[in-house]
Amino acid sequence: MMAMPLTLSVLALFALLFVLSNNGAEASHKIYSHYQTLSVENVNQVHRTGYHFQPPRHWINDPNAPMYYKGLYHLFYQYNPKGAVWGNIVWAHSVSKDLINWESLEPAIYPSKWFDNYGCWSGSATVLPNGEPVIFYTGIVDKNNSQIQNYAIPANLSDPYLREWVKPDDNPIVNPDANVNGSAFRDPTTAWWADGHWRILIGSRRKHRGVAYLYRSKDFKKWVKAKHPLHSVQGTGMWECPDFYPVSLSGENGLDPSVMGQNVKHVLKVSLDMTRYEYYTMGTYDKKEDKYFPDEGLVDGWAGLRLDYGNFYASKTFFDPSTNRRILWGWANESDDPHKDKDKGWAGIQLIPRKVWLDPSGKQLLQWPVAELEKLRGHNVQLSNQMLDQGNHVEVKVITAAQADVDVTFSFSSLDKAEPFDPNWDKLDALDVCAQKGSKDPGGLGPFGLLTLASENLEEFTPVFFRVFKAADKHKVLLCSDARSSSLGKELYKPSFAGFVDVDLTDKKLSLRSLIDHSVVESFGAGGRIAISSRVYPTIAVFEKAHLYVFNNGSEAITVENLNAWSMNTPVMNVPVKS
Ligand code: DQQ
Repeated sequence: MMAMPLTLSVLALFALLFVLSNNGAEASHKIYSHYQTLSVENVNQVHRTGYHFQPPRHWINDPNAPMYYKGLYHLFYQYNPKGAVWGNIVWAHSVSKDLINWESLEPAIYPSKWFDNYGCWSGSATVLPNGEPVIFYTGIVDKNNSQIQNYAIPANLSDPYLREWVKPDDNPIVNPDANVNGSAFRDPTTAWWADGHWRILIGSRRKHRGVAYLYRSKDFKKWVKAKHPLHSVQGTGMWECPDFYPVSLSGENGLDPSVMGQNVKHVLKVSLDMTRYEYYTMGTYDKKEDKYFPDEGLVDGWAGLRLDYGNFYASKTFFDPSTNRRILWGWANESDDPHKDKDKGWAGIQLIPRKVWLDPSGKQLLQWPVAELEKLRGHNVQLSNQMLDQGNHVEVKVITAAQADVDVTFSFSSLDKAEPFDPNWDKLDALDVCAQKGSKDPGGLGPFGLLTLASENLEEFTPVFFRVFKAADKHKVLLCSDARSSSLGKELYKPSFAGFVDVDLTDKKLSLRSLIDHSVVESFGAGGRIAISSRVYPTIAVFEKAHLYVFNNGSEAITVENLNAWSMNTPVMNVPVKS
């Protein structure tokens, strides 16, 4: 197994413990049987989100098979209809015209046949060239969580709501062969077409090696395993929810999954069960060899690029032909324990869908909340040219700070005061650097940023902030979303999520956008070059008692060049579609 730096192994251990207690993944495919039949009459509203997607009650996890069909966006998601912990998984279904307002439908896929009697786990949609959608999903066939891959098709293609799905009797489409670990074989991708064959990936592991198995089909019915996987990496453990897609080398437009050629790079993303983070590389897809080669210099595994440096998992992208975007969706788990989830009657949210495209440097992806979100913006407050000396914090008043969208650009006149970067930090996860150098510890260039979900006297707050360091050859910019002071509540997981962002500081500016929504702070640094999502549970800073501040605790004075904050309205959500 690949040697992990100490802090990463501690992180992995912690993540494992976290998963064991909390999550919808392999280790946690544990059933809390005594919590499965609770009727949730009193759903606790305090930390429910206002504009992030969640159903009225119960547990949710992975977004499944997002797609656009006949004018509607479809979101399916893993859902427990009986409780607020993982179990009894079905595919719940909601539709939207704008990715923001949602109507609900009856579950689309649920255990009903021998090939999925013990659960309908994650999967993807492929819209065929004739416009017909097909869903691939993982069926659980016994109590040991043995996994096979199935397909489902709409009962009525003229229904834009795609209310009813049929699981034909010639299922499954893929059985694990003798060389495959049948209880770690799941989450089929959207299919792509190349040289006379359709292809899909299925996530797996062989001992400790993370694997994306490749299957091919000429007719979309008979699927044959390729001789070798598309890609695999020793020591990375189970690869859940793989996602593989082309991105354009020029411009922000998304591409259909089958687009290949000169102007295209491929992205492979995997959800690493061992760390509960999502990693991706960009690289070359050799369609003759059916192999994927990550670009040189990109790290393939633990320490690689992450889609989000916080609570964001089991994500999936899809191509939206109506706007030519590739859209990314991820799930954010709760950060408290299952007993609390049971008490509050719900668990899990979907983060705001993000447009995703390749940075012009070709070295990373960029992400930005879909533009439709801006329709929810209500009352607006602006700050401009607000100077922040060391120790200052200034309130951004008269917005609903518990449910807001904030977009701010900070500037500074010099990089000279950046603190030295300790070379030992290279071995640490950024989260540990943030734990050592938090928002309160005075610095040079930073810490500066936002204090979100803050109580008036700062007993509670979630700071989202930059701290700039000077390493031997360049500056390193840390973005933290630090939950350690977020709540006076006990027994919460309060991580100091953080990542280093590769950004050009020539113009001496750093921008930050945070979507604040009662128990989630979803942040995008440096124009979408980094994203961090935190789940937090303030006890004082709730509803109208939540405040928002800009702050600086560095000796270099910071200017809030321009800040826009909006109260966010609540969209339509969970309104049943009229039949
Ligand atoms: N959740 C699903 C699995 C997937 C995991 C089960 C990821 O298909 O691997 O609910 O969160």
